[in-house]
Parts: sequence; C-alpha cells; structure tokens
Amino acid sequence: MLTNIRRRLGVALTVLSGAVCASAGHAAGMQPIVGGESVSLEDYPYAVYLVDDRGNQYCGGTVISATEVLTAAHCALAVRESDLGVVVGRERIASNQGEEVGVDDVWVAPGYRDPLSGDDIAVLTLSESVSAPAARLPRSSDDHLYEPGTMATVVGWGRLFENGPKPGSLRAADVPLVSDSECSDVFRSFDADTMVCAGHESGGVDACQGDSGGPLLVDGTVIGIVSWGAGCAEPGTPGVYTRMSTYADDVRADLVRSTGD
Ligand code: 4AZ
Repeated sequence: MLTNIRRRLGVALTVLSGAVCASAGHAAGMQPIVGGESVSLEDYPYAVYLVDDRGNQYCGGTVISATEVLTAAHCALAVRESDLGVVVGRERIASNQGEEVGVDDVWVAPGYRDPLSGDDIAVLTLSESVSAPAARLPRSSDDHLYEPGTMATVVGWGRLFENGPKPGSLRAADVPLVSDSECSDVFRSFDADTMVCAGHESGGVDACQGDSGGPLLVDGTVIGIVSWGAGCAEPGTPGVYTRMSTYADDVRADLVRSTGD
C-alpha cells in the first residue's frame, strides 16, 4: 500500500520518504505490528482480518455490529467485492478457529480518493451475522480520547517491520497520540479533520503493511483506523489513522438503519 501511496503522491512523499530512509535506514529491519507483542484474540474479540480471493490476509478490520465490519476504504477497494472475505474469531492465521464470511455490500466514505486525501473509511456488510462482539465507536463527548500523549493500542496481523515477515498471529502495540500540529509538520498531507497520528518520537513501534483497516483503540473505543504512513516505525514518523470521531455518527446512523433497531 505504501508503495502505491508513494507512487501516487509523487514528489511530496518521495522527498519525505527519502529523508526518512536516510535517517533510519540502519534501524529498519531490526525492530520487530512493529515493536508490539503477541496478544490473545480474547482481549480483542472484535478484531478481524480481510482476505483476498486466494485467502491471503491483506488488511484488518473491526466488528461494529453482528453484520458489519469497519475497515479502511483503501482495503475495501483493493479486492473485488465478490472476492472479499472477512475472517472472524481467528487469532492464528494457520488455524481454523472462527469462520470466514463473505461480503454483501461495501460502503465507502463518499469523499474518499486515496488515503493521503483522508476519508479512508469503509463499512462492509457481511453475508451472515457473526457472534463476535461489536467494538465501541466514539461519541461526540469522547474528545478526551484524542488528547495528545494518550496511549493508544493498535492491533493487527500486519508485518513485523517494513517489507518484513508477517507474524501469522494477532499482535498489539502501544503508541502515544501525536498532536495535530506535530503531525502536520511531518506530513504535508495530514488533515486533522479526517486523520489522527500516533507514534513514539523515537520510532520502533508502529502499524505496518497488512495492519491497514485495523483499529486504534483507547479505553476499548475505536478512535482510529490504520490508514497510512511513511515506512513503519521510523523515528519522528508517526502512523496516520482515520479519525473515527469524524465518522462515528454517520456510521452509527447507518448501523441503526441496517440492523433495524
Ligand atoms: C500499509 O501499507 C501501512 N506505519 C499501514 C500503516 C503504516 C504503514 C504502512 C503506518 O498498510
């Protein structure tokens, strides 16, 4: 994904990523999601992953109702709807725990163009209901969850470092939220209305390829969706997440309609 983003972005991010690689190239590959730890799906039972027509895990997602899964728009659009699968209740990819369900409908935020322009959010309607519990979405009174410095947790099945191996099992990592002004200093395309950043100034802990679409959590609430970054876990380069509070009311309204309650 990142490669695609870089390609699409052209000059702006090429310059940026050049700088990033120069500063952190020595660290790349040394740090094992990056810098996290193996976790039990029991602690994140709403965490799911998306598979393509060949059953390859390529993104994450979050159960938000018995029949709906939140993910990134770029994940939802990466695979034809008829080829898209959602794996629920499976911590270890090689196991046959849980189930794989199909997708009947894909909603993508109307303004979505590419991750760097924001609105990187989608809701998949599953072809059958699942028993995994729904994660909590933010309410407008939840602004405090976005306070810079707040420790957030990102979970997923993504790579252990940029272009590195996939762990094959669920991992989680803790990353502090970064202020909007700091993040716009790092990324010229950062948009505080639709994105939020998280990461340690020193790098070493981050979401990485394959984590896209998965949740960023504070106190059990999904405050973000893994969206983009420049590499993984590079110093001074936070991960960028879709700002869930911007979309929560719309998503909730849609859930109410589709579940009929
Ligand atoms: C990706 O390619 C990706 N470090 C997701 C998140 C980040 C980098 C890459 C953030 O899906």
